[in-house]
Amino acid sequence: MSHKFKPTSKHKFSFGLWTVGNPGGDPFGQPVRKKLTPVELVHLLAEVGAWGVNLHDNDLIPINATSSERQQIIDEFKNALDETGIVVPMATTNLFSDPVFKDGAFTSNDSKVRAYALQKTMNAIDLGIELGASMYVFWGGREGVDTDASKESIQSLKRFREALNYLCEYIKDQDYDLKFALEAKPNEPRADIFLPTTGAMLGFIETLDYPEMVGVNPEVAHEHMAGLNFVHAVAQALDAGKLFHIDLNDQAFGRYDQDLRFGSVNIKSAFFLVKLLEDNNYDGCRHFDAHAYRTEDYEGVKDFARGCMRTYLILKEKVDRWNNDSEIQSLLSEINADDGTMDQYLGKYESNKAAALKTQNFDRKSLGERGYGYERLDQLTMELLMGIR
Ligand code: DIG
Ligand code: MN
Ligand code: MN
Repeated sequence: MSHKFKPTSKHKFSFGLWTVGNPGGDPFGQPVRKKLTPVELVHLLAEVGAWGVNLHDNDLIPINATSSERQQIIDEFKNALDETGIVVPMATTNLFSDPVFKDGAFTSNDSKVRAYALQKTMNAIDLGIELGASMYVFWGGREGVDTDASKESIQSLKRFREALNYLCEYIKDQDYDLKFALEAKPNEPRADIFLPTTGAMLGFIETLDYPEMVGVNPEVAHEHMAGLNFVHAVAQALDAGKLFHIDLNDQAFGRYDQDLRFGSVNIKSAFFLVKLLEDNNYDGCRHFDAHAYRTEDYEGVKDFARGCMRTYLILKEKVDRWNNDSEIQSLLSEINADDGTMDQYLGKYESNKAAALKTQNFDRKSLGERGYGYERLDQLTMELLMGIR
């Protein structure tokens, strides 16, 4: 395989333990791969060239582990990190698997569950800090409803806000160098999950006591499930200075959460995502929250992981080609040509500008007859993606 697209640590490619460790079970079938230990998964990630490994607390420490078992697991995991050089950039809490969270964690109607979720998250944050994480993700997989009869929507938002404010205070109290990234998903496993899109999360963050500590972790599959343009969601997060982390994968629109190999469904969308991240010098993790097909053995899982990273790097090279393609760039210059005559009216409002603009005559007919050349521009883009430019 060509070394031209070989991942290195500077690319900051990371995978969750739950991704390459996914044993292939689904709602209609048993696991098809034996469960690997966290140590074995760290070595697998090192073998394929990953930089980082992420984890939910219970991906590493079983929920019923004794304190001595916990310490042994952590020691062995740290040894594997030292041996391989793999780092832990992000951690998160499993607030969705255990039956106790069947009606949510922070938004459960049971105050004991809400309190237990805070306790579990504080302990998981401590673990993440111990392993070197600087980012903490919250995916509220069960924070929602199967019927709106069960929860009052505004009260649920208030409960979620209270939990995040409490945990921001905990970070400050412990003097941890840690930021929070909120991950949206519209549904599954609940019929409706609160704060279903990245845009909803961005609005919610501004209602928190410490909005500067909180950003978003958009996932391709989750915005696609909602029928949305993922590039636009990420652009809004970048524009707001809130793209703290990102979950890369792929997903057909209108399907269950497929968490497919990056770029394996919609290569055009993946191209413009890589362009957005690279053109804007995104410096965060490129985390692949995805898993291999159920048909695969562990050699196939390694193919999956290598494919995620290779596709990102191949698209990164395509972005460079697009940015330096003379025909594409000259077409863009034509499209965006500006004689400057409207500068006197546009930009920041001034009453004299507005008054003058109100007297300006426009040839609406000829403006409406302009051809923008997007068919040619898109065809050139597609031909570049198809490898003939
Ligand atoms: C699912 O998309 C979620 C969980 O796997 C995890 O909490 C989060 C971290 O990337 N993504
Ligand atoms: Mn997903
Ligand atoms: Mn995710």
